[in-house]
Amino acid sequence: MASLSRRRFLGMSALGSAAALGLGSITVGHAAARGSDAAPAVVIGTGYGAAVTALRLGEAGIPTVMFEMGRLWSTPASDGRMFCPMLSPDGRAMWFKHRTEAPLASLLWLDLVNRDIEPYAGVLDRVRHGDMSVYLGRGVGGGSLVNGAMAVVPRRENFAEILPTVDAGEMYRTYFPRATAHLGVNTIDPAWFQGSDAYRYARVSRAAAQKAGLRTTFVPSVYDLDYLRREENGDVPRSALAGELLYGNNHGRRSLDKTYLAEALGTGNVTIHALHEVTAIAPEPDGSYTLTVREIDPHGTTIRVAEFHTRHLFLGAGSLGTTELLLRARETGALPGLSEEIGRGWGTNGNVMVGRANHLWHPTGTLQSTMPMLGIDDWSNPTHPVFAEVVPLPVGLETWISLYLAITKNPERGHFSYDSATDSARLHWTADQAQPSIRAAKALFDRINRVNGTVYRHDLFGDTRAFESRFTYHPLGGAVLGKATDGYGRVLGHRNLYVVDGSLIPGSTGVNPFVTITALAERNVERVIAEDLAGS
Ligand code: FAE
Repeated sequence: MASLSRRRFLGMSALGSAAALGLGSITVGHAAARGSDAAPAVVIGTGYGAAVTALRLGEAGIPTVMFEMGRLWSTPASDGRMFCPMLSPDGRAMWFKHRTEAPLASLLWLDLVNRDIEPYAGVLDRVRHGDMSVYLGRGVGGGSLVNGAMAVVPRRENFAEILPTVDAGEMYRTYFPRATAHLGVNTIDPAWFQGSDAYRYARVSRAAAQKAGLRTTFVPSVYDLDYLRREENGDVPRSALAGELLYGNNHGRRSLDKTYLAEALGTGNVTIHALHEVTAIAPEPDGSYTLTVREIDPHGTTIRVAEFHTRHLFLGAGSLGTTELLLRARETGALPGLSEEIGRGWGTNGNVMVGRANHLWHPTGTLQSTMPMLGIDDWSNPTHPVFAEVVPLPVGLETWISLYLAITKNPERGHFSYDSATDSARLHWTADQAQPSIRAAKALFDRINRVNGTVYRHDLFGDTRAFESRFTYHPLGGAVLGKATDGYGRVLGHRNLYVVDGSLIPGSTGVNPFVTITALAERNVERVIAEDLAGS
């Protein structure tokens, strides 16, 4: 434990000083020298799967280089803040956009939420693919910089149904506990929740759900809940209570740069290169790989394009990023052995958002913590399983709105094709495919509205729809475990090439996915290091 904290401390110091000095490369001690163009192992991306992989490679003594297309977020800008506020965003909010694209498009049909901004390497991306947009985190830490911090372990029977070839016993005995410990998962004190002004909104939703006979549950979090209490007491600067979430939290959030990535750097064997995008993968005759890497400045100008060599290549660029790299490699003939399964089995985790209007005598509060703590668990429903989280609407005004992110069981899957004109992966997903999710969410919220005499809000998503299913926070699949890869993420058709992220999961986890992605990465990398890298 002492060496773990020392490692974490060393890593966090390295992250802090690299940012202060304006360096894009972060390392502790002698780890793969800056300027070198080769390393025994490369990890693409710095999200959950990537961070686990880098830590375990570093611990095994294997010099490892990580490439992350987003920037490092670890020191304040000239306004004293690292991340910009949600209600007055600037370029730091989004990845090269001229205007913010928040999920909640309007209030009373007015676009009160979005603002014009300068294009910059901001922390949240919205990738548009026709009828489906995908929200992603960009930066050292990937999705952990912007997500709702809800750290949910799926029910065992649900996990076993989704990934039947994985030994569930081993996952629940070893890898889920390992993942939650390293991620710093904590759970709210129910007594504090009961008395907190900032969770009035969640208590109002809980009462409405319980009146309809539904079960509610607390949702574990990787936001530091001790810090949250101190925010409410006025002892520390506010973050969750200051409306910070989607564009990053200046305090309180246990993002990966404070956990797995800090530990990985602290091994002394891991180097992170921020603002470095891997654009192509090519095999060499000796079985190693050459990557093409584009380095940019935070304004998007290309600084250089260089080649980098490695023997073991781990793809942790997220469902969209990893799938695109592999699809491009297959379709351009660079990696001709890749299977037809690349690009298949993609899903939205059944995401749907919905808002309800409460009665005037049930105000939801002007102060709302951005960190969700409560879910309505109707996953046992035989016709329409739903796990609906109560999410905040932190606009600083009384709105009487209850807002939810519903996770549903949607069997529909999308797939990707390669578009040679734009050299990118194109998602094939139609609006119709979201209908099973909408039906399930509607069944649950009709029941709540009926019993409580309440109605849907139709003014939140830019038109008059009550159910928003045109975006997902939870993209999953594209290189599914046991189909595009073997049972441990080794990509079929090419040696020493691995998928380590959410692409492995076939479209659904039934709960928020990052704990599952983390635990699966822990399981897979343990096997891969033992069998493929021993003696490297
Ligand atoms: P991910 O975290 O997406 O990391 C991929 C990284 O690779 C990113 O940093 C990319 O910038 C980088 N990258 C991509 N392409 C390249 C390239 N070519 N070269 C270099 N770098 C590249 O991957 N999940 C939960 O469990 N609980 C929640 O409360 C929750 N809330 C969410 C809220 C929002 C707004 C969002 C966007 C997501 C949320 N999620 C939540 C989903 C969760 O963050 C997501 O499943 C994980 O981050 C996915 O982890 P991966 O390791 O797959």
